[in-house]
Amino acid sequence: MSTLLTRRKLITGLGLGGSSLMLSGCDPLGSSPKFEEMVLSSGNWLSYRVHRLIGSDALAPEYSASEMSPVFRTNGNTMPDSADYQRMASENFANWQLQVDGLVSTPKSYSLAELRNMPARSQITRHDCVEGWSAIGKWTGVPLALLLGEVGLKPQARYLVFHCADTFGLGTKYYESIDLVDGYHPQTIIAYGMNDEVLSVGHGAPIRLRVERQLGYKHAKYVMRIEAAADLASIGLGKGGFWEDSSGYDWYAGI
Ligand SMILES: Nc1nc2c(c(=O)[nH]1)N[C@H]1C(S)=C(S)[C@@H](COP(=O)(O)O)O[C@H]1N2
Ligand SMILES: [Mo]
Repeated sequence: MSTLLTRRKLITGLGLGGSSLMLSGCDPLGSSPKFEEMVLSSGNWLSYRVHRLIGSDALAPEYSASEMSPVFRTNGNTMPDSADYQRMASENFANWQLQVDGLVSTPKSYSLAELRNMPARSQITRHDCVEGWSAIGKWTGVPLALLLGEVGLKPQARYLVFHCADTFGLGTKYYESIDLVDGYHPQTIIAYGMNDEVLSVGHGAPIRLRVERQLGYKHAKYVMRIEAAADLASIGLGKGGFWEDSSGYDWYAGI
């Protein structure tokens, strides 16, 4: 299959004809040398390509309410160590804002109330942590595609970077990144609800990313800012995420 055909199929599959994804001339298979180097160096180029070829629009399995785990544990940070965050949490996030900026036409910021007023999606999915545990939970939030539509990605944008409020000591903030295929995927949501309740601080309040076809560490909690970027080299240590930079985890953590 030629690259052109593949790309056309991917874009058709996403139902995004004429969208910014198409206008950007973005190749969802990632042919830029930097990108290939990055994915190759972490040894998961094959997994990335296979996932993208099999179906960029394939949905992660969804479950029924009866299959939900009685306990959904927390992992990683469960209370960001920032004074700003703790003040906002004590105000019930009434003064919190999500920034969406970087390579966008109209940078915007959203209050929690504004996000809650946007069209929402709920999904019951299985979360798989690389440390060897899984849990099925229900997530409710705004499809990321809606936010991307509002800010308008510039043609150079290829990644979405999620900047979080928490650190693991030493001041490096948690961050993660995904490509535009996952960015526009229907199950990729900015979740403010979990199991029919307001998202708790332990699980990432006020909002966390759900990117259902990837492992747990990609699901950034405590997201403060979403940045559209042309490449990941200048962000953090350049490998696209906190665990990728610090522990060599794969950037593409497809399940
Ligand atoms: N900001 C931030 N996001 C994060 C983490 C974290 O420590 N900080 N841990 C990650 C890991 S490894 C997992 S498995 C999930 C855990 O989500 P949970 O606490 O809701 O179970 O969040 C991910 N996102
Ligand atoms: Mo994890």
